[in-house]
Amino acid sequence: MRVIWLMRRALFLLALMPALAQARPVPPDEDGYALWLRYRPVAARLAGDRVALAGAAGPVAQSACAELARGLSGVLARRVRCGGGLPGALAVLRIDPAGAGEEGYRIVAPARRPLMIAARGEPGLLYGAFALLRRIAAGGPRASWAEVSAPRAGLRMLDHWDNPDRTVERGYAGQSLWDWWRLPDQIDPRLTDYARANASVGINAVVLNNVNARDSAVLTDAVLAKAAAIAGVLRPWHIRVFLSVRFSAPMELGGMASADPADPAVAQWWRDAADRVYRAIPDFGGFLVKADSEGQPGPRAYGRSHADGANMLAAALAPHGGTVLWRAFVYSERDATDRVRQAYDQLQPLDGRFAANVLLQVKNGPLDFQPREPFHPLFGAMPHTRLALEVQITREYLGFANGIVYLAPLWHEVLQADTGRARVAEVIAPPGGGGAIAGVANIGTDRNWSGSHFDQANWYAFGRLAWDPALDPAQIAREWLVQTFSADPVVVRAGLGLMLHSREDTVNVMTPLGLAHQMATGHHYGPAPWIDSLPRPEWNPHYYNRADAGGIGFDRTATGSNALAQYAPAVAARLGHDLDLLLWFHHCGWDDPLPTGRTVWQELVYRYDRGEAGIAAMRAQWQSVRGAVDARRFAEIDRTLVVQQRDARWWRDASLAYFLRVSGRPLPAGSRPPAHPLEWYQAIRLYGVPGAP
Ligand code: BDP
Repeated sequence: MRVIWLMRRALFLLALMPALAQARPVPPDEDGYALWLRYRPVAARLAGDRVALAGAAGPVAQSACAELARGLSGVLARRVRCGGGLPGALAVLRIDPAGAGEEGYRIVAPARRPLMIAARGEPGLLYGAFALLRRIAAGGPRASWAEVSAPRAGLRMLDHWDNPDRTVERGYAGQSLWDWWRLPDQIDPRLTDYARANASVGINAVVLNNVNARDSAVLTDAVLAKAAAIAGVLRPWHIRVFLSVRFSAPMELGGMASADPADPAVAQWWRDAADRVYRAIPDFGGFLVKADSEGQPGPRAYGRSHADGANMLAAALAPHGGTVLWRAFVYSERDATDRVRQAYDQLQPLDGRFAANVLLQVKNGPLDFQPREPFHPLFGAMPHTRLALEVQITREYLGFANGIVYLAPLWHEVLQADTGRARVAEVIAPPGGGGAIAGVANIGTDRNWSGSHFDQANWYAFGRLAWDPALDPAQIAREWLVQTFSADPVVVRAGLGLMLHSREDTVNVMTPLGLAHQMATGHHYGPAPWIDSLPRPEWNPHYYNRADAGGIGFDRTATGSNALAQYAPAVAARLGHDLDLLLWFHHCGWDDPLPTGRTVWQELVYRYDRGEAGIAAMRAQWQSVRGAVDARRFAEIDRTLVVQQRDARWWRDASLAYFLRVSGRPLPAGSRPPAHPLEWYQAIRLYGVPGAP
């Protein structure tokens, strides 16, 4: 009897559950401006109402103290202020000469005494304050807040591709944050929130302007005064400013006949320019340079090498402690060799020839921020050169700011890749703090900063991985979800499900099996694998897929371009057998059998189908959080998922329409035919696409 009664009762409760879930109040609307720094109340009991500073009083320590007080006020739902003596303090920020490096920190959380953050330098106090707030938000017991942490790479930077007219190259989140016209007299208070967000994830450097520097005006005194105003806002948050410069500046600004790095007058011009920059911005970080690439001027016009060019700039910055970030993204339409070989061919022979204050900034892969590429071979081949990793946070090739594509798994893949000498993470963040990681920013004037709510997670994850490249993407996602939405298991479970699969689904639906560069020309939105008529051969998608009646893929083995040989032999053997990179390294026959039991053609279709299905499932998964997150963000995210789902179908159908035509193979049983004929997709023209240069 009793058993039956219990069962009835359980059934009754089960039936009630949806009603109970609905009865829970929906959280109030949010617009996303607060990012992950919302500081919502948690069930933590902490005595005291002050954060005290011990042994530090500079601006960075003040920021740390103010932020910790602000955050604790939020999580404890009562006023906590910064200042006053130690007795009665809730938390103490203390300079400790034994601390872990200039930027590292130690959090101590004893049961009955005040919380303490100890650091050797004020930056460590700042990072410790944010870390403590992150830990409290995670909801674990007080003992779990204790932590010792220090960053691996010394430079953790955002590269803004922002133009003087406030457009942002490859930007999908509104205009540039820098209002050059109103600066330096009027400073947008929003810049302080931008600085707080960066500091909260450990970002300590920003390049203000586009690597495609259109002119050299940034080096004039008037513009330097504006940049100095921005630097003034960022400084209390331990963030230094860098500028992109044009190699031809001595001609444009100095009226010189050439920019030849071997000309002493040119070198002197740069020394004078550096002196002026440091007069305006005493803690200026240095120059980022895109040279001899995609129309940007460089030393090769004068028969000089990249090292000659970089070292001349390095000599100008060295007396001030500045750094040159010299980009390795170089290739030329006049070079008929495989584009993905070219940077290695030009730069690897220069190993050991760059000055000590030069970092060679290498994109994660040898092509260009594609959904999947092998890691760049330069990471394994320049042991005597300081290398920086460059990734793209903005999603130029992964659907702009639509839908959800969480990029930490992509970055994790490259950071953990074994080059044969070391992992990429160890190459770009060697012991001693000399390394650097740069991310092309996805930030603009949109109220939610990143164009979509989930793109905030990519900004967050970039900073967290730059601080500690060993962090697990799932752990970062969980931290971000809890702080950005809530610790409700319904939200965390759905959010993790969406985030962790999104990158692989995107790879499958856009560029499966190692395909790359299949996007439309110019703006790079949507599929166009058929394009083969652009004047620069290596800008054509067909250059990369090489699809014809016989097969598909780019032969980069010894029978082809042999780009595979740029990797260490054991690594090359591994990459050469990686199914996920099959068509990157091999030209295959359509009917070649694969270890999956399918032919190349069948596998290709299978992966497109899997990608489309994965993305279609995302929207359904998001529905499960209705009512558990605020209605405004719920609806905004839902709308972008609709677009992502439509685009996934477009990518899959258009690509298959083309490959069906070229291969002459039938669709495998059970696979849906494309919705339209190939010509329908080829006729698509987009209007008003953001971000194109
Ligand atoms: C490409 C972008 C282009 C950039 C270039 C670069 O399409 O806008 O200027 O990278 O990194 O992916 O220099």
